[in-house]
Amino acid sequence: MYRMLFLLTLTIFSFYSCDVAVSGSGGGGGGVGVVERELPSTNNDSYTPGTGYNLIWSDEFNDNAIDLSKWSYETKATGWSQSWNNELQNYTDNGTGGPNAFITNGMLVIKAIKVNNSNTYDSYTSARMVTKGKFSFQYGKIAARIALPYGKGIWPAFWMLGNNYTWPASGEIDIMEQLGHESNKVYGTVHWDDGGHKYYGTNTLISNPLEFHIYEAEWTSNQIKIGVDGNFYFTFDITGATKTEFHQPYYILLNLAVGGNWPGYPDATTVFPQYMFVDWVRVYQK
Ligand SMILES: [Ca+2]
Repeated sequence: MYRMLFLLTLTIFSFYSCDVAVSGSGGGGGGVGVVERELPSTNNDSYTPGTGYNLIWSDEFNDNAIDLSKWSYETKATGWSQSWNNELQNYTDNGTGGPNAFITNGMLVIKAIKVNNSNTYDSYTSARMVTKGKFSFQYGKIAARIALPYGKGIWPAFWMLGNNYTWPASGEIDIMEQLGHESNKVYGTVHWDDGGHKYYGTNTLISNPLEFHIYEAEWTSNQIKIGVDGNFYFTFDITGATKTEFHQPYYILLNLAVGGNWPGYPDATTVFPQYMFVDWVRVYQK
C-alpha cells in the first residue's frame, strides 16, 4: 500500500514536472531500479511471426525480477572494454554502480548510468544480458520489441553470437544496433571469418525511436533477413563454404554500451541515465 501511494505521488508530481519516475524491481541485487524518464507506450502490439512459425522460447519480462533461468549478467570490468571496441562502460551484475538491469511495467530495463565525470573507462555502468549456456538456437525467426535510448556515444544492441566463441570464426548476427547521435537510424550487420574478419551491413530509418518497435531476423539455411516493423531492409546469402559460421546454434545478447570506436564518445550533450526498454524477446521455428 505504501508502495502504491508512493507511485501515485510520483505520478501526480510528474504530471507537473513532465517527467515520470517509476520504481521497478531490482533484478538480482543492487536495490530497486528507477526510471527517470517517461516510459515508452506499452500499448499492445499485433506482432505475428508468419505462417508456419511456432514459438520455441520467449521472455515477456512480466515477472517481478529478471528470470535467471533464461538470462545471465555478463559482467565486463575495466580492461575488457578497453581491449574490445574501446567502450567505456563497466557491465555490472547490479552491484556497485547499479542496478543496471531490472523489470518495470512488464519491460526489461537496461540502464546506462554515469558514475563520475571523467568520461573515461569506468565512468559509466550498464548491463549486458545474455542467454549464453541457457538458450541457443539454429535457424528460425527471432524478434524483440524494443524502445531505444538516444545521445552521443550511446550504443544499444540486440544481437547473437555463435556458441563456440572464437570471433569472428564463430559468427555474429547483429539484429539491431543504434548509434545514439543518429537515434532514428538502426543497423543490421553480420560478421564472419573468410581469411580474416569480414562483415556485411546496412541500415534503415525509423520514426520515434524512443517508442517501441519490433526488431527481427529471419534465419534460414539459405539466408539471413533483418527488419524493423516488418520492413526487411537487410538480406544476406549464407550458402557456400565460407559461411559455415551461420550454420550452428547462436545465443542472444541485449546490451547498452557507452562509447566505443563506432559510436564515438559521450559529450556535454549526452543525457544520463540512458535506457533500453525491452517488452519481449521471442524465438520461433518452423
Ligand atoms: Ca512485456
